[in-house]
Amino acid sequence: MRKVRVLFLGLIFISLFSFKAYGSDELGIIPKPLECEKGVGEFIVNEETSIYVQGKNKEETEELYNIGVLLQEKIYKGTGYNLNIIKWAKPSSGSIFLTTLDGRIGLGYEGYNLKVLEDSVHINGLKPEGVYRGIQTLIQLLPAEIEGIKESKNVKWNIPVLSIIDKPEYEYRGFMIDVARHFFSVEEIKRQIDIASSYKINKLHLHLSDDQGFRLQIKKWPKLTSIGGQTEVGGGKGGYYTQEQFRDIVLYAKERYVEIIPEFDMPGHTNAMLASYEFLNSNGRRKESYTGTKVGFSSLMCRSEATYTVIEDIIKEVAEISPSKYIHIGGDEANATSKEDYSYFIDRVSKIVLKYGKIPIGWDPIDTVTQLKTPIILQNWKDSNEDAKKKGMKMIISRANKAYLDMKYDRETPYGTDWAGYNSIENAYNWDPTDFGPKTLLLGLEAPLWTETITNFEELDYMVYPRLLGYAEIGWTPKEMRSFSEYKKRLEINKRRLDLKGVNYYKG
Ligand code: TNX
Repeated sequence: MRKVRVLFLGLIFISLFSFKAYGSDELGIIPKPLECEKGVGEFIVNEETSIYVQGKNKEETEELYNIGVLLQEKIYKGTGYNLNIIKWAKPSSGSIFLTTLDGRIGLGYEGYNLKVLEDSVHINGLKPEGVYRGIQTLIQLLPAEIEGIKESKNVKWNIPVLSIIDKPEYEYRGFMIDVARHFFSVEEIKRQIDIASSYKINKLHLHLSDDQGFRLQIKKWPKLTSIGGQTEVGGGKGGYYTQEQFRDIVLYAKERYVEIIPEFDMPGHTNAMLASYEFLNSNGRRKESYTGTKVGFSSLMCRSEATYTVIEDIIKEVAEISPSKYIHIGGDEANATSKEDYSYFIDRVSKIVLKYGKIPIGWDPIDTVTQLKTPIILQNWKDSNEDAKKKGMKMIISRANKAYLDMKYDRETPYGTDWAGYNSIENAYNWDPTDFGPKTLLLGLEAPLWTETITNFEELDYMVYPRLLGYAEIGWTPKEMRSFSEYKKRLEINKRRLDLKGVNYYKG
């Protein structure tokens, strides 16, 4: 009798779990949540709905309040309803409750539990960050008109009754914009942060310097931007961020739980620096500005102390205004630097970065530097990371043929390039970071947009979307739960949202 009962209970348990596994596909959520159990009925947002926030302590409650404000603004824009936000742990019926009380440790800092009942919505995370991720899911559950730039009338703002338990597969789910080849304004960057974070992207890497431009004010060395910041590919006027503007981007991103990672590409890709100061050149003369698209021709002087003086000042000033634990030091395509000089340079610069409390990241072949003893992270874009694997270096995967947003979708794509092949929506989706390294070494992935051929934000949108949604999912959803044929359906549902957001995405 007892055995039968155990068997019976076991069967109930198993069926509960299999019921739990899916149910979110037809809802179109991207990235796909880990577990979604759909129920019956719906919660309806109306002008009476309130947002309650409550953390485990005062700081968390404040942080949740700010997250509540973002949700309130989003709902106001789409619906015209101006919801109340209340700090209080006992939400009344008809409310949305954002809390870190009883957040589950197993879900990590970014995980969340979303419960939609007919009379209330609960988003629970261990940390406010998880609650923010949960809100992005909630927004995708509302009718698409929520994405509108203007309020929509006559829409029933319903959310289906369900329960979602969710957390990311990788901690690093990145996107890069090269603001050096073509400059993009603070507003343009903020817009990208908004869109990317709505798909749970959590890192934005800014490629702040290259041959064609140096884009961050350095107070000690003003010519880096007064000369080096005035050019871009094709001869346009370029531009740069003042430190205040950079802080503004960082803060905006932080409020949306996106970490800004600054990059200064060295020792190659440095013509803009060499054009700014004569003493950085061996002949004591400034280089001509460069607005073409060749790579691999410039190099800092790796045995000159003057070079390290300027680099240290750059790192020092950036470390002060950038809360990220990382500083990216480039290190790619240093074809005009000897192997010995390259090794000496990378080792020395990574030590400077560490001295200012940051962890260096570099493109390959940074992993081949033999004497490197410091912790350094490899951003793997080419076909080898063998040294990194041997040395046990942590990695971010950005293989050009899989993850480059400047690769054309196909032959007809009007912008971009194809040196690593075409990168269709399917090709961009159909891979996993573990194809390129052992899970234990992988921080995650990043999709870089190089902008030699991208001159404005419409073109930028076109190359980034919808591929970035796929990268967001690769980073968030475990490999075993992903299939392109199923993803395609959710992507179709999301296209209407991209339309309403005003994103100029590729429609092929
Ligand atoms: C290679 S990827 C580069 C960039 C170019 C890009 C164009 C990398 C680390 N270096 O300098 O912009 O190709 O696709």
